[in-house]
Amino acid sequence: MLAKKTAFGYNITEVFKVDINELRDIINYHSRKYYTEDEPEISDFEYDALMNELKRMEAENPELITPDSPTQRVGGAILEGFEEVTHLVPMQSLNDVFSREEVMDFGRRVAAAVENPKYVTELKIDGLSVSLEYRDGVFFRGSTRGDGVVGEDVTENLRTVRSIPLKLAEPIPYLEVRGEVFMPHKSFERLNRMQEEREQRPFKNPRNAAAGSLRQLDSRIAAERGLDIFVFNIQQIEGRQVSTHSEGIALLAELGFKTIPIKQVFDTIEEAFDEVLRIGESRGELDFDIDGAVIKVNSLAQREALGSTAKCPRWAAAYKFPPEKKETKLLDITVQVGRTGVLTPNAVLEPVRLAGTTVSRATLHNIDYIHEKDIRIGDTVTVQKAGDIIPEVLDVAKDRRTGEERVFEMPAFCPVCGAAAVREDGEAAVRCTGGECPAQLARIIIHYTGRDAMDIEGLGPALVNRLLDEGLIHSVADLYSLKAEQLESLEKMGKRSAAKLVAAIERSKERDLGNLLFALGIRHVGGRGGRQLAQRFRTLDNLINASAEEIAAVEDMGDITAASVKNYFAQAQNMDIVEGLRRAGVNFECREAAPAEGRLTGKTFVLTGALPTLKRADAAALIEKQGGKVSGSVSKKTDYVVAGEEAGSKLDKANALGITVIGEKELLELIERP
Ligand code: 3B8
Repeated sequence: MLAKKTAFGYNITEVFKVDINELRDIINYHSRKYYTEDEPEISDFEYDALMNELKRMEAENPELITPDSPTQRVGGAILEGFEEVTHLVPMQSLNDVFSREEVMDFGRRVAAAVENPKYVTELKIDGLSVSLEYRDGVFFRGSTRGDGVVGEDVTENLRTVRSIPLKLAEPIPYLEVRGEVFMPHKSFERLNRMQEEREQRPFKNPRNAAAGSLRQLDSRIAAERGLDIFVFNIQQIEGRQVSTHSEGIALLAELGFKTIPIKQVFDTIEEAFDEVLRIGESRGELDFDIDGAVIKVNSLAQREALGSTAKCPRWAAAYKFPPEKKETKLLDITVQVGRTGVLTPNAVLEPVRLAGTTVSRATLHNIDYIHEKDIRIGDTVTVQKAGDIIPEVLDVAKDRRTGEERVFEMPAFCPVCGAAAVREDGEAAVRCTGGECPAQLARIIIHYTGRDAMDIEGLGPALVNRLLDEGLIHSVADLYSLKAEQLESLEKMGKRSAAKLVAAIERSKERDLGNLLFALGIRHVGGRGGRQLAQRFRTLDNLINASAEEIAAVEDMGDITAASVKNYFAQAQNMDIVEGLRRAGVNFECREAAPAEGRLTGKTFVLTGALPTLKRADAAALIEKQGGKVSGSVSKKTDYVVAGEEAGSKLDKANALGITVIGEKELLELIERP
């Protein structure tokens, strides 16, 4: 073999024989140098050579494969589901603060309770909290935060994260650490390029992509996603003692973790807050998303003394940064035609880096917005990216005008099909009136194939556009007469993918009426509305024949939605589509049971946040099966709010209204109680 330990670590210039354990240590060493410390000592080529050698040795002696072997990071096992993990030390959440004032209040509360507190300031990574557990220095379990007490066992997926050590530098008897898993921008961009190539929907933001990757049942998929982690806390440790957070972080770094960077320990809250502001200013330079900075009391004894409230420790505060803004030049305004025919003005910008990505387009909402802000082509504008939504043009620097700027007006004709574009009374939107406008058509079809609609996997935007270009389809109904041979004739479409796609289209015929109603793209009818209409009217024909009053009487519907539904089925071209779907054999019936009488009859639920095991739609189905109602917003009429991880404003509202908040476990108990 080819490695030798020197005073500087290992080098591989000298050829000699090592045993398999030593080889693993060597690879683990270089893996740590590369992935955790970002200071590689050998080339990728040399690293690959070491890995190949280990793989060869393990292939010859499979009994020598250990769970902490670096070859075990590529994933493999495919699970049926995730086991529950109970967190003995609860994974609490942070108290959010939004101003200097609130930070100072936090400092005053701390100083009133403990003597001479010192602080550290950390980045707040916008990812997902996980727990990692080690026995005798070997990684044996990793889990999600879940509701803080019960999470999911995602060991196999976490094993694939290269910066998570599988074996620690020392065999500490037991260690549980907490960290934040995230997807670096580079991985995110690569993933979305791949999604596009595979005709799969791109992810909205790195956080969603990381969450989806962590919940893969096939760890080989997680392994390809380029996840990373920063570890930020010791939850439990045996065989070692630390008395401050900074000591703890230093120990974790020594053990081989990629730790959250801590610059220094601050003597005052003011200094700690100055660091928060510095972090805020330089956040654009990071290769990952942060959504704030955390200030923590450093002494663990003082943390103990401060204790925590029901959910959050009193010794930490998370300062949330306002959405990042940048100035740039508005080069042009283009008009895009949406799926519902709305003409949306879009800003073409001189590219700027904003919250980690390069932004060259932004929405201008509608023509009123442009007039109100007096936005002109050539202006210097401020753009903002808030969360996952598309950037928007916020403001104009009018004092920077040169007189060369041009006023923009909406075109009177659809830029795609040339039909008249009109603005209905009382509406901000200008719409294309062309019933067969190709821009609308592409979007109607893409929407039709969506996950919550007819769920036709593998039929993404690029392929829909190609099918339209080739004249193979002219409406959603035409999808059902596509033949595998026609698809195979398309460039880059293999026999297998063609067959798979035809099968997926075929399967969509069995979707429930609720999904179909959503899929049709009737204005104001969303996924929930579609289901409610389906449940009430049972068949598509009943709905077509229903009066506006009957429709408006359905839960969550109103006069506007009712009018929109009536209007949809009154259009001859829409009825052509309906008849086309009928001929194709698409299911027009609601197969979900009518609202049941059950244990939850008369109770209204609101779901918020990500539940540990149930998808939201599944939880809603369970509730409705028992006669309960699921509503989209919290009001005094709500009986229970079911909150999962990252529950947001609905939870706050529930708390404000004094509504009972339960978790998935309690929900299941309500449903299953005798
Ligand atoms: C206590 C301390 C939650 C957190 C914490 O980068 C607690 O410290 C927490 F109850 O969620 N996202 C961080 C990050 C998150 C947390 C934290 N420190 N750096 C993060």
